[in-house]
Amino acid sequence: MTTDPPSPHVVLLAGGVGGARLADGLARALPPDHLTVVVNTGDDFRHLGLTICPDLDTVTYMLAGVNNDETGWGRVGESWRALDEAARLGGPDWFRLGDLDLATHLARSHWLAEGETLTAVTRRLWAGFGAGFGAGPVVLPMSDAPAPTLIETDTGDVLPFQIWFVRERWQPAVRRVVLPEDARATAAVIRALEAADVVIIAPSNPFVSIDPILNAYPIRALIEDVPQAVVAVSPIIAGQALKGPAAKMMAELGLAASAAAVAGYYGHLIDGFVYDQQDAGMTAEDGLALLCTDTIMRGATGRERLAREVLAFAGEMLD
Ligand code: FO1
Repeated sequence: MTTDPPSPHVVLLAGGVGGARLADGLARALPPDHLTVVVNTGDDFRHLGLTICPDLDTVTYMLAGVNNDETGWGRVGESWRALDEAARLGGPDWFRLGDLDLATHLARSHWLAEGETLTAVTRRLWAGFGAGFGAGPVVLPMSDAPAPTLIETDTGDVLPFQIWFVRERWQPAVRRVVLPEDARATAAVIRALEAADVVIIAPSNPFVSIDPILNAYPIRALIEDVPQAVVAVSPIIAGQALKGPAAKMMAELGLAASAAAVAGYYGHLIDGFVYDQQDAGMTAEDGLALLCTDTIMRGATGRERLAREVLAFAGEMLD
């Protein structure tokens, strides 16, 4: 009887919708304790007196099956009574916070104010969505301290991320993404990376979802040094991002908006690169393993399919 090869311990670096979708696919393809999702917190901000963590919430909601799949963020079946009333009173409503989503921010802000770490709060929220302690993949913020991403625009303004992304609808051209100098990974993230057989970089925005994670010391060094397979999935298909500003930012940052340019951007950090069949024929640096497939994740089966293909691809690189 052939025994299945043991499942690898996988760490996924994720932000935004693409990251959450691949996290869900991997959660369906791996035993619960073999997946750790390290999530970008550079988009986090204080708003209406609450601590908002969009990428942590999008991953948690997606894994819990309560994510709003149309917008890619917030809760499905949402109502807007609190925000609409706050707006009627003159409060800000440019950042749409639904009633169910507000509960997450209220509980998180309460526990943070009581001195709990963002890691502990994220675990409590994940448990609250029925995963329970120990069950399901581990969802970790990259850092427990704020590590806000700022956007320097072509007019020289430096905008907080959500002001640029949501209020300005990511239209101001980006001159530079400004990441904090002192961002530090949590001990839990370091332990997960040291135990990882495979690190997967999700099809997330390289500049504002993945770079902030790599910028949290010592994550980049750990991924470069620890002998494991590192595979990135392209967020660009046929010159476009499925969602969000990645292609526009590449042009503004002087890069071609192409899957090959993303592979080049990650450079020697990665051993393998997964790109879409619409970019068939793509060439890359020698030594970079390539997988050409359908990288569009349609529904839960599509998410699991891509996850299994990426795992098989990475598995070929493990000695
Ligand atoms: N994105 C928008 O474009 N408009 C919004 O009003 C908005 C509200 C929002 C509320 C909670 C949340 O977790 C995410 C929200 N997002 C919204 C998305 C968010 O800006 C992005 O998900 C990330 O910051 C970038 O991936």
